[in-house]
Amino acid sequence: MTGETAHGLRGDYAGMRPDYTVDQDWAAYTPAEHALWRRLYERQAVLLPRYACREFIDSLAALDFSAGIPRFDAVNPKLARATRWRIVAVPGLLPDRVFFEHLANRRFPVTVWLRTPEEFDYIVEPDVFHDFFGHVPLLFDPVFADFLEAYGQGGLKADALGAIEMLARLYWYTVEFGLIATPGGLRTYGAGILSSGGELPYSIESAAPHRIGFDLLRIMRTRYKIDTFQETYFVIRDFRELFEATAPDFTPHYAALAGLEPLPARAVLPADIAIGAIVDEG
Ligand code: HBI
Ligand code: FE
Repeated sequence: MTGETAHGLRGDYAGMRPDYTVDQDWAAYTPAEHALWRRLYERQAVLLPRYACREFIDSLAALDFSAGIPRFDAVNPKLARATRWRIVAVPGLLPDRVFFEHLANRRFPVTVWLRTPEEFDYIVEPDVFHDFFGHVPLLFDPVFADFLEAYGQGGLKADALGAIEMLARLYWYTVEFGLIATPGGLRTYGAGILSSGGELPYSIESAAPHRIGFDLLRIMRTRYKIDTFQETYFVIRDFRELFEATAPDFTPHYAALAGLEPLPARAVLPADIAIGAIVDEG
């Protein structure tokens, strides 16, 4: 989302501070909202052992927010001790530059409002369940935490170079919809998948989508879908692969990609490492 105004977004941006943060008014959540949170949490929890990566499962087990919408202030001391990250409460989607600025300073923006019961299966904008359940557990992983800060710093530079779209694709195909190849088989670490009832099994088991080995330049030129399950997933071997890919300066990447047409989400290139194929040959 670019641009300074929040036209058409659900959150209440009226009282926010200059850095777009607000206070989480935890007392304002209703019993019905805590009950909806529990239903969302329970639906995902039964799927995690089969589809989520080990780091997510272990971190979630150490936190305890199945009982209701968590208090960000109660989690922040634990998060700070683990990886020096902090949750900041926000009204919803932020302009890219503001979002990158928070990540570059190890602050993760978490939306304060919860979806309605009618949105149990699908929601357009990230709500507190997507942001907290999907993103917060991996902020406790040291390597992932360092990658996300490096990503934020890269985003600020990309903003200055007009290369935001390429960084948005990197975020989408990793932080939101990334898969990881583990000794126990394919798992996910992407928040958009982990917080989705339908896409969690689909991303791992369906024969419909492509699954391609992580390739930074390939990702940065590949469009993504925002209102359907993904048509392509990219697969890393571990979080260090993500961190190492984003450590160097991206300027040469932008030069390499300049003038190349973006690829449709469904594209397959001869150079793609098809993950499914490797498993079959095993
Ligand atoms: N704002 N609050 C919030 N959460 C996001 O995940 C987010 C955002 N703004 C922009 C954005 N994500 C993506 O465009 C990033 O790739 C920049
Ligand atoms: Fe997200």
